[in-house]
Amino acid sequence: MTSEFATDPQSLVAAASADFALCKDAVALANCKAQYLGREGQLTALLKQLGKLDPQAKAEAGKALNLAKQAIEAALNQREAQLAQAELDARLADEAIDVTLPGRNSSRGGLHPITLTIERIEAIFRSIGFAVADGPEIEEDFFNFTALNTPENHPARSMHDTFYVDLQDDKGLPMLLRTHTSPMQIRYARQHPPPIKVIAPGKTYRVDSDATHSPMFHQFEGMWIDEAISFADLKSVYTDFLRRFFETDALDVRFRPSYFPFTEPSAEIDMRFATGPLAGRWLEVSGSGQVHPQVVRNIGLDPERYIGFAFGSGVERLAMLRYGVGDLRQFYDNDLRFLQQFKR
Ligand code: 2NM
Repeated sequence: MTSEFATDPQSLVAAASADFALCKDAVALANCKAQYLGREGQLTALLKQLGKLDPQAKAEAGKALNLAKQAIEAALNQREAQLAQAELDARLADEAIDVTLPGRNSSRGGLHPITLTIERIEAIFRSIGFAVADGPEIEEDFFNFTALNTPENHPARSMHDTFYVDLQDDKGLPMLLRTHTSPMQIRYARQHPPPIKVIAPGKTYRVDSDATHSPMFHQFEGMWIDEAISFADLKSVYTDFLRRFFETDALDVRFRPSYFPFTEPSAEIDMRFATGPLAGRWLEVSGSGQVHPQVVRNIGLDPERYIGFAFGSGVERLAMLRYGVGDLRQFYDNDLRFLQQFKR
């Protein structure tokens, strides 16, 4: 304690009050209390000296010491109350919730750029009367190959190019991950009467992996079959689609002869921007053709009466051209810095 040892009641009260004020917590205050009111305390020491006094002086000194004791106890109680209040105030300040602070934001998710691209493709084709078909990713040999006029010995059917699954279909043939979305068009066409006007977007799988090929990728295939659908219809539909997809009419389309088992004749579709960073370069964007008579027969229609076109395009390819993405694999890396750029 800082105060001097006091010998009279008044200065003892003053010293006790001063010491109590210096105590910063309940433990310090309890020690301090013992210094004055305890068995070895200063007030107790003065009380012990009363016996030496004559009766007159003893009565006066006794009264004075009693008043001093009450005053010290009062000072003690006051300080105790002060410390308790201070502790409560500190806790309240510490645990206070500032309701005026802005809340912590949890950011909203967004759709994947491939999903956004598929939605865009669907909206355009729906607006010109195409239905959108959806179906199984684990397919039967018949829908993926046989119905599409793909012969037994075609390389696409080899273990090397197709993921086969440990399941068998009704004919005992191994099931597989569809290598294109055409099987979905076959399924749709066998269940809907002509005119058949449908696109089938979705995941497809091939044993292939590098900067421009992923073992899983997305396609959208289209098919329009009726009594007089021609290549001219294919050219107008696909050109209109591309111009709306890329939001520019400054875009040309050309057809190059090609081969697919399910179309005859067949063609690659190239496009060329008139402006922008890719201006002047022909870019291959789709395969296409007149649906092969055998395929028309396989969907249950008479090829002498029904004729039409089909095409198959890569969703990633169009998304890369539209967004200016250089590497196909960025779509599958799940890097939020990449994905967040497409958030709407
Ligand atoms: C392509 C290229 C050419 C195609 C054919 C059919 C169907 F179902 F009508 F037979 N769907 N898609 C087709 C035609 C797909 O992908 C490069």
